[in-house]
Amino acid sequence: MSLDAYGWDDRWRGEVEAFLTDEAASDIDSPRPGRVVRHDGAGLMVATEDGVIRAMFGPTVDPAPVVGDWVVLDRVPNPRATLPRRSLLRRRAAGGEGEQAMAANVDVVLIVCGLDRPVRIGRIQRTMTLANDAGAESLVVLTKADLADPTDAARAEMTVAEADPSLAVVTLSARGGWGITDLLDHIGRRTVALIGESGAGKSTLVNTLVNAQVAATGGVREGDAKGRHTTTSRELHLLATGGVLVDTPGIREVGIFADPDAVAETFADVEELATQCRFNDCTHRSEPGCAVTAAVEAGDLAPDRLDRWRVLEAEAEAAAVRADPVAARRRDRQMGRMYRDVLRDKHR
Ligand SMILES: Nc1nc2c(ncn2[C@@H]2O[C@H](COP(=O)(O)OP(=O)(O)OP(=O)(O)O)[C@@H](O)[C@H]2O)c(=O)[nH]1
Ligand SMILES: [Mg+2]
Ligand SMILES: [Zn+2]
Repeated sequence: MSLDAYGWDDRWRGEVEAFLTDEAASDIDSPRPGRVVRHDGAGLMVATEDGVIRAMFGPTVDPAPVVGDWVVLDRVPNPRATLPRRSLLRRRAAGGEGEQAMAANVDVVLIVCGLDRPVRIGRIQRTMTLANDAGAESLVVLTKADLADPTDAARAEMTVAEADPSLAVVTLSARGGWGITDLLDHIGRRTVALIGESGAGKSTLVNTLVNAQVAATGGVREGDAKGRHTTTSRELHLLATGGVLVDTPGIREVGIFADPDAVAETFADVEELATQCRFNDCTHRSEPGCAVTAAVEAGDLAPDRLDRWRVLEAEAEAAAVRADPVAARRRDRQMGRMYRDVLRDKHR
């Protein structure tokens, strides 16, 4: 079996060679590369030139391999190295504070929304922010178009444009099989992760794109169209046209664990305005010379968009603080100084 279909290229070959010339790799028996196609409780499934094989977790590998990673296996087979990632899609762990790696080496994030339920701006912006954090492109897929009438579909497209007018959107029906070639054109030979809530139609779309029943699908609840969390592990599938798909379990809340720069990218317009504020530590609430509040007053910036930006920025900031406590202390001191200055001005 050739690894080309999984995205193997000269750069990955170079990474393997670089790793193997390292002293620490000299004791590895029959090293061979592979791409992680599935990660579950029992171990990893890895695509290699000899087919897809099960690898044990074995000795600790740092970073721990996730779906989409390129690894070097030994004879056992145990993974012995995770090759340097080109990107990592991560989010805040459900109900937790830490980071959860979702998939590695992803080029495009498909933000999958089912047209049998309302499209939510906040969810799109959050998922976009995860994509920005990974340096991946965002593409919105409005699926189940067979269930929506044309005016509903058009309204959903307008909602997406409200989240970001530059976002590309493909409206399709996985069940009806239309809009699929358009999406395949967008994907090309890249690695794509499907992100969306349970029941949105991710696995059904995977099956249609792959043109085979490779992923289990489930129904949705009558009334609110909530899904049943059918997909329980992340899994990578091959497209006949050369791309790679990563199906993921539905996520209820897209918690941000991202570099604050990723939020800045999602709200580039607000960030641009903020550079024009008189004070560079402007909080855009009541400071004089604030370009952000001026834009809101002039009707050039929706107050709602400013609120969403604040929420995501605070979330990314909190994640950054947890990830780097030293930087956090520095920031605390700065905030302390700012607070003192504000109090002093007030009492003057
Ligand atoms: N009418 C219609 N139904 C669809 C379409 N795509 C998916 N569905 C239905 O939506 C339900 C949920 O689909 P899944 O593909 O399992 O959803 P999922 O996003 O993978 O859900 P989780 O694995 O729980 O995260 C199933 O009943 C599908 O048959 C579509 O294009 N049209
Ligand atoms: Mg699924
Ligand atoms: Zn301001």
